[in-house]
Amino acid sequence: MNRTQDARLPDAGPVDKRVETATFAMGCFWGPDGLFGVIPGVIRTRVGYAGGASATPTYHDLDGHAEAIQIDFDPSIVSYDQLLSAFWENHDGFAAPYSRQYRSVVFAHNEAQRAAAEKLVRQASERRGAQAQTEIADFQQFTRAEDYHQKYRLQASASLRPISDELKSRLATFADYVDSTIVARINGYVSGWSTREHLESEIAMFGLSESSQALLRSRVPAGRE
Ligand code: MHO
Repeated sequence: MNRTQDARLPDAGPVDKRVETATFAMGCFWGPDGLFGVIPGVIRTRVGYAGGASATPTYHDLDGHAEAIQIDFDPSIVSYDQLLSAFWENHDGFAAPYSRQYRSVVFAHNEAQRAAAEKLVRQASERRGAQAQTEIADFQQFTRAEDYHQKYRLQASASLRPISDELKSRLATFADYVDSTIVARINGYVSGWSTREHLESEIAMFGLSESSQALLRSRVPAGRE
């Protein structure tokens, strides 16, 4: 069901499209879920844990893992460099890590990603005259976080419940909800990560009821940048 709905989004596309994956850690993962979810060309997001020792981390037993955001994207619409810029511009890569849980990491999935991340960190460090704290590590493992952390801003808000419930009711499983392009988008809009103009360009394709559309619009006021 969600595949049909999501296929109506111009960038959700047929299943044999080329898909790449990016993984970043940049502090609490609730914000980045929406930040990346609303970027055109992003197909799926999920939050979880990466960069630690244990094979079965949980929120209350991270064992060295960091909170991380994982993004599946269509590189013909959005480049890895654009995602890296969004990563860099939306947290402080120079701040001393508050804890291992909230450290800044690029988990490179291949050599090209590693080279792009190294270039970004090198150039930013040169500009600042200080070494960025951001780590660059080879991607090894990502464990999905507990359900309640996924699409948190949308899912946990009492006032947005009608939208979240409507989306859940048309998806077979919670995994489909997490993997839905439309849910990722809406979570981004309700978190304030995009504009009313962008919302208007695709709200009809979300297939929401009139009342949910009105509620969504009320959370993305026109004229706000
Ligand atoms: N406990 C913090 C961060 C949560 S995030 C999943 C908060 O409530 O904002 O680390």
